[in-house]
Amino acid sequence: ILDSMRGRMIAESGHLMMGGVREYENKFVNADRIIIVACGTSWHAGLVAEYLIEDLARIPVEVEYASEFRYRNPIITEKDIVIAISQSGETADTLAAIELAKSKGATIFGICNVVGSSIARATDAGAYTHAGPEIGVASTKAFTAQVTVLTIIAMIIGSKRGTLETTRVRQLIAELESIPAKVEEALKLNDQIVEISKKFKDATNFLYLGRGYNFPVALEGALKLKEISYIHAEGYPAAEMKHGPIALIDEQMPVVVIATKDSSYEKIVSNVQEVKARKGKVIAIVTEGDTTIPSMADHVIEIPETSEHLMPLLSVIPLQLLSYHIAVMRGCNVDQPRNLAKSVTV
Ligand code: F1P
Repeated sequence: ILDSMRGRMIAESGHLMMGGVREYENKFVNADRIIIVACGTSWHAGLVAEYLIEDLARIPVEVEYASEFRYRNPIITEKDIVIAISQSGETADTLAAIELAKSKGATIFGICNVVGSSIARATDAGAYTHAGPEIGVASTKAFTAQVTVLTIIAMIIGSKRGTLETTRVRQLIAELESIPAKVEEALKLNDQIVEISKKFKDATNFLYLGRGYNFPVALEGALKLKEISYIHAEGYPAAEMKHGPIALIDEQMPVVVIATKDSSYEKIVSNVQEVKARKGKVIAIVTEGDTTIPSMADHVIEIPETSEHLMPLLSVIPLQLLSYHIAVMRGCNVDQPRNLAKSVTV
């Protein structure tokens, strides 16, 4: 099934070149550990991959900021596979992390947009995402493409290792194939998000909360808002709120809660109650048809239902749109945000 899917993706879209995974399949299957190195948005895609690979393929995963990993004398062996993720393929910290891991004998697998980029050349194998480059600096479709590739990698390794049953593989593939149509649905939320953006464009702080697969999405939503609108925003695992950020919540604080129907839904319901008890303004991203969280939230954005493994592909979209509209309303240049570069080469 996966072979035919890979074949179709290569033949039809040309967007993914999974030959690299096929070639290194045995290494992935027998890996003791996978280390993911990346920066910024790409690091958030790596965090989603940690959940996916550990759940579906049962291989331990560590996700490292390349900018820390390169300086901290990490333990790396020739049995490790390092996945380096980068939109630009030129990020200096990620390149340095790759060189360090290579010097210890690890196998390096790259996921990046740009054919022939420095990172593509430094890796042993890889997958091109071809999601850009374009004029905009902040990474949006690259995130979606990276998470898609990482999902397929987790499914391939899981099915080869026998940790993912064939029926689950079939379900996930069917679900993955329905994602483009669901993304189209999610994009139709644009007008509703414009209205919500008008209400919050003058906020000075935002909190983003998520659990499980939506935790990295909360981090990414906060980063997008910071990058293009210059509003301070914090992304947090919802369960960590009580260990500090809860002190920030009052009637001035917009709290974006990604609360789709998944295995942690009941827990996030209580987190929303905790925010409302302190008069925070809740903007909830929920699964279509949900009634519990909408009855508590101030603003509700409904996205299509999917497997929790694939939810980041949908739940990130309203957050990207929210950042975009708030930034435009504040007069910010969303394509060229101040102080940011498309390729961070120093
Ligand atoms: C990493 C990154 C981007 C961010 C900005 C600065 O780049 O942090 O995620 O949006 O462009 O660089 P990359 O390694 O993914 O190219």
